[in-house]
Amino acid sequence: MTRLSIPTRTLTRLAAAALLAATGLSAQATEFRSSDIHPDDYPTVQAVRHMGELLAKSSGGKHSIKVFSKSALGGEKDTIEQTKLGALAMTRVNVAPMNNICPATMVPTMPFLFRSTEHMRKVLDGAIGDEILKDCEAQGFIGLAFYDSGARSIYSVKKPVKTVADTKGMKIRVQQSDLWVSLMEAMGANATPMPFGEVYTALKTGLVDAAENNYPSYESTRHFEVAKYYNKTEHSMAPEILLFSKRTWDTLSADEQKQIRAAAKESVVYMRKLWDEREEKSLALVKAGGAQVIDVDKASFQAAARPVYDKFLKDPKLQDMVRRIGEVK
Ligand code: BDP
Repeated sequence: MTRLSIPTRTLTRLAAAALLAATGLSAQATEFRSSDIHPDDYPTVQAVRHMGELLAKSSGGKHSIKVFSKSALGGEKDTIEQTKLGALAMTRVNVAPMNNICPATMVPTMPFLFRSTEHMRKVLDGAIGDEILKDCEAQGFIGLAFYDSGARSIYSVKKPVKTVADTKGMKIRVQQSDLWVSLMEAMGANATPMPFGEVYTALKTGLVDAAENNYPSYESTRHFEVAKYYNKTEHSMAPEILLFSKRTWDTLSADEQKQIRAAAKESVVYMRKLWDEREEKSLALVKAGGAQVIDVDKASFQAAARPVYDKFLKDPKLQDMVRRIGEVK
């Protein structure tokens, strides 16, 4: 008996065409659904909305994007899963919940990797950034772009953190990533991974003693009301990533794919402007709200964090990426 072999790509196309026929939708207008855990005025949400406007323009009104903010479609782990399945066209998440799925995303998460915002932007805009985005494809995701997320620092409820010795035994909330758990453990803390939406209550009820994030997230969640010490560890600049479902992607024409990529890249410029403004505004707001911004002995954190490089970057390709990042001037 001979077997008919049809390539998966063709099958996906056929399935999509069948779906379109069944739903009576023609190939004309598609509203891609995208998810975000942040509120409407947050730079990531605004930037994806802007991308939608750009796409509507370049596609002559054929495509648009509807952003569901405030975790309306679930936490980041959930929406990553939905995007992989094609139930959701897009999701904007931090690279952290992708660390276990797409190893290259561990690289820009690494502690004290980038020298400055400029350095980070240059790396992510260049060939290395593209390589990392590309690496997610095998896992079912088209990496469209990175967005800024500033530097993350530890904020604590009961006492300030001035050197790494102060984090000993502290229960610190981290994102859902093995790398993040190890990073906080390397600093002597007890890492507690949990979704973003649960952190306020966890801080308030004493389930955790601290969390870590950038100024805009510390402010928008009002975590600063419960954790008043913002200790400037600036231990990671783990960026945001914009993911498109490969399943959905494979049903689009090359032209459509190009328009989507271009709109995403262009939205980065807009996002950075919003980001810079928001960082400043958030810092002023948290200070006015009683938060204390504390300088720390950064070298002590750097030394403690170093072993996670060896533990997580065993792949020579990823080690080489770190070396190349260091060489980007
Ligand atoms: C914020 C990121 C968001 C993460 C959140 C977190 O923008 O994507 O979910 O941190 O800590 O800075 O979970």
